[in-house]
Amino acid sequence: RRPTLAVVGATGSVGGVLLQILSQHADIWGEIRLVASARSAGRKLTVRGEETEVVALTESVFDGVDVAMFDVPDEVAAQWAPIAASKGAVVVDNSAAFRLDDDVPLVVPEVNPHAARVRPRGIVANPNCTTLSMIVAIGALHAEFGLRELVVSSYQAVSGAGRAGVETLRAQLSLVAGTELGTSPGDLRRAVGDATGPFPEPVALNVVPWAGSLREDGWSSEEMKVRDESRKILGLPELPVAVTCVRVPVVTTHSLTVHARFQSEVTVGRAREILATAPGVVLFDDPAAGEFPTPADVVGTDPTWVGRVRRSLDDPSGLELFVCGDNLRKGAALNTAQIAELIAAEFTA
Ligand code: 2RA
Repeated sequence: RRPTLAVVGATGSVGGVLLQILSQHADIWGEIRLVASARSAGRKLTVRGEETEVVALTESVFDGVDVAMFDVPDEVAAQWAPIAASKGAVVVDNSAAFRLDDDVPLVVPEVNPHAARVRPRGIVANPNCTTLSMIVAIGALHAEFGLRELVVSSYQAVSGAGRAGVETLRAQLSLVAGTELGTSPGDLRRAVGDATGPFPEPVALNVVPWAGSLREDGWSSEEMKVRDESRKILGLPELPVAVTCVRVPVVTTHSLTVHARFQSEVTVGRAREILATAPGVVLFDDPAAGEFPTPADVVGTDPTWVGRVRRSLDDPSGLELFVCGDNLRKGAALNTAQIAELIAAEFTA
């Protein structure tokens, strides 16, 4: 039997990518129900080539639903995912509401697919986009070398902050194009004024060392997510992880520099073999030919791209990497769809 799917949050930016992916992947679903807030109900969206009307989020939309993908704010997921699960749907949730709960698996199909089978609350969580933009490559190296420590800096695209993030960057870019702004202290800030949108500082012609909200001792919520989620996905609850999250003027695709330390000595040759053959990873690493991943080339693609693979100069058990992943595809919609497809296979098995 082909399972029935609900897409909750179908009108959002990740929802839009989800509908594209559902139209591109093998068509394993029976009915697909598109669900959003009452404000968006009645809109028509195309999925699998068919115009489908968006319905408002109510309890009854989950009647007969086997799998429900959620891409909604944390508080909406916290309220509605348990309702969907109580009606018998398996929920694949892309919010932070359940990710760290012990009885909710946090799944990346290339790394820990088995975890999706144990879901006592009927909820499977999808990681944050920054974690997802690197974890497939890290998981492949961990499986071979045994990870001991991670030190990570992110270069995060504005679409991680939703449509408002993209609109803010575009508006700021049109303000600064053709000017000499960015050449004296404070000139950019004066030109942008209060129009910083979801960011604490101007993001055009700038880098902003902040993503998310303030947590204890100066850490950001985004930095804590990368640490906590990486530990949970890799099954390494004590892994030392140091993260600095930075927003850059890129529309879509998060990048990260990674220093990874392993149990014993590593070689670049073996690391490259692993990365070149790991499912979901592309090794693109020939600096002599000017080849390394950048967001401009990676955006719109599915894999995790890795370049600049070097052995740490002062530690033969360490590797340095530059990693890029489309934050709306693998970072959100694609991983959600992959988890949902794993669960759908249980219905058709
Ligand atoms: C960001 N990772 O890029 C966040 C969104 N979940 O802001």
